[in-house]
Amino acid sequence: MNQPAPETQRLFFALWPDDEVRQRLAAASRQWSRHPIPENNLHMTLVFLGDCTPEQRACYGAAAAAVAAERFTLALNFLGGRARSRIQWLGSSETPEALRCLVRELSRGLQECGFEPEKRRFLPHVTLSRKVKNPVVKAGLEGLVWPVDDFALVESVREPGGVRYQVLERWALRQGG
Ligand code: 2AM
Repeated sequence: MNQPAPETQRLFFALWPDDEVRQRLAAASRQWSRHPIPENNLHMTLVFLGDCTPEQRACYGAAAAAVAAERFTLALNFLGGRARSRIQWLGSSETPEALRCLVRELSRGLQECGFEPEKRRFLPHVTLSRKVKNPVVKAGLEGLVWPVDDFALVESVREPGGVRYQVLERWALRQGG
């Protein structure tokens, strides 16, 4: 007899802004895009995991708990675009080493769970809008400062009106020495 497919969740690790940073991201989103994504969806993806079984989620959560990376501050001062994927995004002209370290450590732990990380280089960005015909590229914006002291496991929930993101768990980053 066929076993039913295990219940899966579509998951990703992300930096999740607090209300103050979210409002400032939303303002940037309104400034730079005609059809901004919903304010509550603004985030920075660290690793996209895709559809996960409960066992995978448990292993990925344990990998996240083992990460020893430090807090950092992101200066979002670069407006970027991807013509092919038609995304308008906000990023940083300099990626903090602590952010690279966080993604490196997390990816290493995930690999031990059998997860295959993306081959593409990590490009830290907050997507502001999608389906943009001519994304704007602009450096040297007045920096939106985002102090980052934790990271999150987030579920992408498909709903009739679009997608909703639900934070499932958070892990604190270490205080810098
Ligand atoms: P994006 O904003 O650049 O599209 C939730 O879907 C988040 O995971 C989005 O921020 C999305 O990045 C990111 N992501 C990365 N790889 C993805 C993939 N293969 N499919 C869907 N989302 C992906």
